Amino acid sequence: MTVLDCGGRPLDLSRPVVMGILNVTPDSFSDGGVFLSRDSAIAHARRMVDEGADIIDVGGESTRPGAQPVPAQEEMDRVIPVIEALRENISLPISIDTAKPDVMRAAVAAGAGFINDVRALREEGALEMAAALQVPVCLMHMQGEPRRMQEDPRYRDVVSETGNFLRARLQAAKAAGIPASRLVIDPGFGFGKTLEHNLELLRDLKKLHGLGAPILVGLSRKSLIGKALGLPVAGRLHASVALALIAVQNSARIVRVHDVGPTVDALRMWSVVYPEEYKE
Ligand code: 7PM
Repeated sequence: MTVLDCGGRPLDLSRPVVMGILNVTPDSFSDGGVFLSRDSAIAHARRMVDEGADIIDVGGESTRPGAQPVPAQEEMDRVIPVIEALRENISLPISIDTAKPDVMRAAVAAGAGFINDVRALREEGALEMAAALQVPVCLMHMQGEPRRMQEDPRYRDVVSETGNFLRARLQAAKAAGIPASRLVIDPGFGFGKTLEHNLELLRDLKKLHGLGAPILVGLSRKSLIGKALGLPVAGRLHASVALALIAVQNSARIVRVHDVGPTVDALRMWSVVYPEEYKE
């Protein structure tokens, strides 16, 4: 049975778990505005807790595809007050979605116990920082850079290339002193991938299981659903739940989602059908 120690808060991976997405939007036109966005972020997190989330992922929106680079100080101004408030108000592990070492340090000091890095610790100083902070880290695959990665993604074999990248980053993380017991991997759905690439990765997700790290996936509301079914973002809930279930069936252990309640029900039902599946 695998339990991740997220800065003193346990994340039990002996069943599939749900990571709720908390986007902290830039909002700083007045002091009042900052408090407003903090309060609404906490209310949103509370709702996800009530709906059965297992961990909350706090992001300052700097890592989303197509995003303009955000200075570290601005990213911290957005996320640190929210993490501090969450530490006091909820008992779940808190994840920080960032690629920047300075933000990682401030976030963990404020109460985060998990690092979600879409750049897989490739930023200068990130490997050393994550090792020193002693919290679990998710290493995600991405081809290219966020601003241009969806222009013309190409692979000889998307599953083996993604696997090779993740194997190399696991190796680099271990060499930097991060124990295997603190490492999670993610194929990075939508990050430099066409619909076909995403579908191939989802069908073959079990191959990544061989790398020996728990698998996290983010499929919630993603444009692959729009491309496959022609649905707008607001109409992607049911397809997102279906994809979360397929991913779990194919060995994912953490699903990063917007719609916590419906996903929790689907995965609880999966755990009733397959109670022994995760007992390794
Ligand atoms: C616009 C497009 C906004 C896409 C946000 C997104 C992942 C992630 C994101 C993922 C991990 C989203 C994405 N996706 N972190 N951050 N895995 N580990 O849908 O797939 O949230 S940003």
